[in-house]
Amino acid sequence: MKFSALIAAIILGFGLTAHAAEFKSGSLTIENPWARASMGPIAGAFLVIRNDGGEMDRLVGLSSEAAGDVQIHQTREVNGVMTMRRVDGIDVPPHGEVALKPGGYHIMLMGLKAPLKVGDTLPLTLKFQKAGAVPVTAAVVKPGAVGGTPGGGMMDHQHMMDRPRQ
Ligand SMILES: [Cu+2]
Repeated sequence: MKFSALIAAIILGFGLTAHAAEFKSGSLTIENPWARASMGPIAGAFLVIRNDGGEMDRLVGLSSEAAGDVQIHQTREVNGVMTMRRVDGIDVPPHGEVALKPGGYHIMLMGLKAPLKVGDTLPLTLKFQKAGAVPVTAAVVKPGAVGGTPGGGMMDHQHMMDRPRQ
C-alpha cells in the first residue's frame, strides 16, 4: 500500500528534519504534522491541510491510538484574553489550504496513554467529509516549539478548559 511506504520514508527522515512530511489522499495533502511534547495527558498538534481539488472538503474529526479523545479546537482572543473552544469541523476550500497552528485552529489530544516525548512519532487519523480517513504520523518536538510561527509559543498553552474543575 502506497501509504505505508510513504510513512516509512517519513519516519526515517525524522532524524534530519520534521518539516518535510507530506501525506496525500486524493486531492488533499497533509503537510508537516507535529505535536508538542507533553508533561501530562494533554498535548497540542498542528499541521497544514491543502486541497488541490475543485471541491470543498471538511475536516470533521480525528482519532489516535495514543489518546482517549482527539478534538478540534480554535484559539481566539476574547476581550483581550486568549481562550479556546471546541469546534466540530474546519472547511478546507477548493484550491486552498488551512493551517492548524499555535494561536489558531489546533488539534487537542486528551487522555494521552503516555506523555509525548521529543523524538516520538504520534499516529493520527484525520477524518474528512469527502476524502474519508487519512492517516498521518506527527513528529513530537519540544514544548514551546512554534513550527515556524513567530510568537505562537506559550499563548497556545492555555488549556484551562480541558482541566477538570476543582
Ligand atoms: Cu486546545
